[in-house]
Amino acid sequence: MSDLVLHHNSMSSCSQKVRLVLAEKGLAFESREVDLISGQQHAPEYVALNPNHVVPTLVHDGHVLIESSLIDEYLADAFPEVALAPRDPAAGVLTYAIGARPVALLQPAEAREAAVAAIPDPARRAARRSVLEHGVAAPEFAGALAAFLDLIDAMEAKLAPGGWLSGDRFGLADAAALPYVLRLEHLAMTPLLEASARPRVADWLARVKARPSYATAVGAWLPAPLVDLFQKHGAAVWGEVEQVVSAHAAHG
Ligand SMILES: N[C@@H](CCC(=O)N[C@@H](CS)C(=O)NCC(=O)O)C(=O)O
Repeated sequence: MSDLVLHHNSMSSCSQKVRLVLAEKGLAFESREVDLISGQQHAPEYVALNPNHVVPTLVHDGHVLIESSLIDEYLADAFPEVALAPRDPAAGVLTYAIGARPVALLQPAEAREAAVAAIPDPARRAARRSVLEHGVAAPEFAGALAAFLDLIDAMEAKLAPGGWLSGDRFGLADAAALPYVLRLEHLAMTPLLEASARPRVADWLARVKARPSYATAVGAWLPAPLVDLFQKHGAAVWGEVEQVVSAHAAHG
């Protein structure tokens, strides 16, 4: 039995919403059709699941979920698609290992340690300490870089010429991906983004940057001196990073 059971109706629009997300994610589910015209939505055993007497209802690992929009949000969280954004810790590891470390190392050691000690999550705290100490040689670095490489490779595969991650129009998926691609640029990882390496990503980035929203929401906020410093530090370690990129390519 699948761990996803969908109580739904073939024609119901709310059921369609949920089936679409399941299909987009390639998730198999056990189908329990509810005949609305004959009134199966009022059967006591169904009402025990959905006290609103409506479809859809999703049961996942024993958790009962109702309300199609909430079910779709739940599915988005529970089954992240092709990682269209690396997890936050990966971005932090990459940023600190390459760009922010030399800046942080200029601070007094006690101030630096106090900032690390204040990170509440133990795994993030340990990773921050490690990258501050070892930079791109930290054991956490390869995994973080791999998350970024997976992102730009997935984008390259998904983007149609002139298209957007969200389809025909710039949308949430594009907004979600942009900061991570931009971070690679700001860390001077630009060989990864060149047209010769990933033509669709390169074209996409140029088109995102040409949008008025980019200027307002991102460009206007960028601290030029810090970006310059990050890029200088990134250029200095690119040779080492390139080896990690090659190892990632070799191991798939
Ligand atoms: N807000 C609910 C609405 C669900 C809803 O109204 N479902 C309709 C089918 S689209 C239904 O089951 N109607 C039962 C009926 O007509 O008795 C959701 O989005 O899940």
